[in-house]
Amino acid sequence: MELSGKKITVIGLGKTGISTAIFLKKRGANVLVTDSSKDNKLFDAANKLQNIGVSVELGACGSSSFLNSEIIVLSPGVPHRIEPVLSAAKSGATVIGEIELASRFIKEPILAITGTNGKTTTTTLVGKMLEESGLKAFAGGNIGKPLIDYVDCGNKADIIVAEISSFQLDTIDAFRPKVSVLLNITEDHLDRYPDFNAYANSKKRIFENQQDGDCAIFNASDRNISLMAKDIKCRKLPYFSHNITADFDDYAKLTDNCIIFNLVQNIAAINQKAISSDHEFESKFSIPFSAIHLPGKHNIENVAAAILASLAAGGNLAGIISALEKFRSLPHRIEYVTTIKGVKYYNDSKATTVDSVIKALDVFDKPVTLIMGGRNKGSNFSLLTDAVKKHVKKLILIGEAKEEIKSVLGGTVETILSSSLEDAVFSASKFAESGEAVLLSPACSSFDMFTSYADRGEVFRKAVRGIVNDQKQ
Ligand code: UMA
Repeated sequence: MELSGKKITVIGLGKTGISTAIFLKKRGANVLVTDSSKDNKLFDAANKLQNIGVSVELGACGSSSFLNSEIIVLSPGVPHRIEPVLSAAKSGATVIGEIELASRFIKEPILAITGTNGKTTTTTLVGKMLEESGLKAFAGGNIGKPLIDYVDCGNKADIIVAEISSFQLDTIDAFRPKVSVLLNITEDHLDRYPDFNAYANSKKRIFENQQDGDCAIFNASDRNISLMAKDIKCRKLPYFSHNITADFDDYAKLTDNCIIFNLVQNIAAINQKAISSDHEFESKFSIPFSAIHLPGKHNIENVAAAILASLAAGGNLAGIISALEKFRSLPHRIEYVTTIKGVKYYNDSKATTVDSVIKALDVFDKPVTLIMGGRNKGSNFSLLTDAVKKHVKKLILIGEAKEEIKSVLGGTVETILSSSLEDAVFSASKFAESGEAVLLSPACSSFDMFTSYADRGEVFRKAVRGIVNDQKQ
């Protein structure tokens, strides 16, 4: 892809926009970055880019300046169907996202992981499994490190492990992962997509350009995904969380106490250096649940996907088992914080969807005081009714969506509204009794009150630690 001398507009001055602009400028492009916001928080980044000769327009998304561009690179947070983008495309501009751009400059094989929940855990775990197999892996993408950063990083990897969101899939064109993984599809981002089908179709695009010699790993027990499987054009490696519902040569399957792998032949789609002639391929093996140190059945599904993905990427079983032995939950995902007066506190701030809250609640066999709320992403909270009835003793609601959630779930369980997360934690500490749990699992995004889910999780942890200190005084 020739970039030198090209007029290129990058939309969005976040992590992606900054990295993309630097990358393009290095290749001699004439770069403009626009951002619809004028927030002072953007000034530092704007100055940094202007100093290297990139033009920056703040508060100008929709300005006519980028209608003259030959190429437009969208940040994931920018909807791809907004009017100025559609007009520019009509006038002949090439509209792509950073993932598409990066993939055109990455020579190493790409293993791409998507799904509504579990992407970051699975991406991180696959990276570790490959490293333990003696391979050098670069983990990036939606995980928080733009993929474009890899191209000029000077530290070459054997394989790129990329977490890919639906937003990033919306702006691909020829993006072709050698190995793809689709973990699950449940309601999310319905504030951006017209309906669930549009969101699901976006996820399906992970398989779109795969061909013979590539490999697709997917959760065949997910109803939405199993319907997509017939359109996959490369080797299929399904895993089942319960009964096998279709006929496949190679598969993994969860039983009551282990994951069974049944592989007819070597599934390595990428011939890495770990695959040496003396490396025996294991066609049938099982991994006991006791070897997995992550909470919940959903994480066992993630592990099944991660093992298949690692084998497909040239990892070996010894490395995979060694990584599994060391791997623990990532921060903000059903993360144990502490125990106070016999009550266990868990931070699940990353749970921004209804489905992830259901999965988190399923981990608990004792009553839960649940803190939920934030900014609704178009979720249907009534889907939580059964799980709340079964697990929740008290519901404490915060954020923009608190009234809406109360109107849906308030009849199911005793519910109170709190004005801040700190207040919610304080109230929870009064209600919860020894042997029970307090869980922050919001089913909403954090942006009404916090800068990110991580910020929200930190505030939760701090508030919990505050209870300990209060009690010492
Ligand atoms: N903006 C516009 N016009 C718009 C919308 C936004 O100019 O119409 C501007 C905003 O004012 C802001 C900038 O775009 O200044 C932000 O761009 P961005 O939201 O794409 O943020 P980045 O910092 O580039 O982060 C993105 C991903 N963000 C989103 O998808 C919303 C990050 O995923 C990702 O880690 C990062 O690229 C690196 O790849 C975050 C995320 O929440 C963690 N992802 C969603 C999720 O996981 O559910 C998909």
